[in-house]
Amino acid sequence: MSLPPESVKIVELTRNHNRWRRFECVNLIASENTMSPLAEAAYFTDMMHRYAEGKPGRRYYQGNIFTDEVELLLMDLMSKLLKVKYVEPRPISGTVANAVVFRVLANPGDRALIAPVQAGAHVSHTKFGTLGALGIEQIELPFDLDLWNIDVDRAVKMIEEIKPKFVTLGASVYLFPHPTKEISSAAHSVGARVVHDVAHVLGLIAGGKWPNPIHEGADIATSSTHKTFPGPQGGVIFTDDEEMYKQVSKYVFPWFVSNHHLHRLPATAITAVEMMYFGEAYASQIVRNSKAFAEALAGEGFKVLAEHLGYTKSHTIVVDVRPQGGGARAAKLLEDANIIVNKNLLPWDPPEAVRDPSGIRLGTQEMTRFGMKEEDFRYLAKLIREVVVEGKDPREVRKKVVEFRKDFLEVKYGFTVPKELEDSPIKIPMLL
Ligand code: DSN
Repeated sequence: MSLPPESVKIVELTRNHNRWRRFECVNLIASENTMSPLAEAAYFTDMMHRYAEGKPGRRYYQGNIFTDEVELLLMDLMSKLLKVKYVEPRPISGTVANAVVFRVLANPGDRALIAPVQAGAHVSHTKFGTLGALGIEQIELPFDLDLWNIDVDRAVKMIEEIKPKFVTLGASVYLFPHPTKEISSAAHSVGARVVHDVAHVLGLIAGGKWPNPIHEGADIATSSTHKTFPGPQGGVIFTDDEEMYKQVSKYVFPWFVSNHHLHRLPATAITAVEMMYFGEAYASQIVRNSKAFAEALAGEGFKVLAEHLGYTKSHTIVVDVRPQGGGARAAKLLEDANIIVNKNLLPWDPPEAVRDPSGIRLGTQEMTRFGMKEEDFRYLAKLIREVVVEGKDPREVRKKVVEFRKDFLEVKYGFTVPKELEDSPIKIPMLL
């Protein structure tokens, strides 16, 4: 039978997406990345159809002889990569990882301190997201705009006064490391725990370019596995605290996960190995690229935030585009030119400005993975100026972007599929 029109349409839309995002766009979304060819091949497997509730060796389903082994290997690889004792890889996203840890640490009605929303806390840390759904009260830590960071002195006082169940650090606009040591010591003095969400910077931690919060006093870390860490979409929890690991592991299933999407496991494990081999070079280049990109954007007349602090120490750059008509306008114009960014709240925006905030957020990690260096980001800064400041027709700029992207189609800092596996009859091809 030939394909029915609905299927033809679905295939066409999928191929259009693949072609556009994979070959024709420059992606600067700070929370995304692309897997290596080997990790992609390891993702697209029969494991995506299977169930394995419970822990390796103690599953509620038969058929997991090989998945058990992969899961144990993944736990071991991640624990070596991150230099921590315990890794729980079953949360299917960073948000689910947060849900498990928050619920283990607090009951409905308890209080938690979080980094301020306008300064980049993730929605799951807040009353609007997972924390709120769990009935845990959110209290925002004070933020020091001059330091683009949590105000340590006031935060310590607040922790001592409020005595929360836990404090959450980490953010989705994460330019400079949060003061984990100081906050952890204040939290521990009142019996509170510290959860550090490192979703945005996991790849930088793996490459040694960002402090590992567990080594700085945090009790437990949560993360996704697909931002600077360039694996499949998923979540992970890690800690050196055996008791906490046991608690969390006991409740991932059945509280927040039934099946844990098994095809993530080999692809995440391949990515962990890649970070062991290439992580340092990859993370160093991300940080160099961010610095060069921020300087170039400032040179093109943009108001790049945190200039007095050197703009950023991570993959992320934040630009105040109010003079250019605001975040929504800039992000849409750039999308029309095939430069993909997201509009973002800045610290002075009220939460209700979320649909048209003052800023845009740019991340260098994915294009770094495709091989871009400092001079390439300088060129991108010029293209962004043409669209957002000079008002050039985005469709004209798009032609330059498509041409430019042609030099950056291969994933670097990762493994390709060896020839002998390329011809395997069990390979499932991607719709390109
Ligand atoms: N909302 C994502 C981000 O873009 O940072 C994280 O889940």
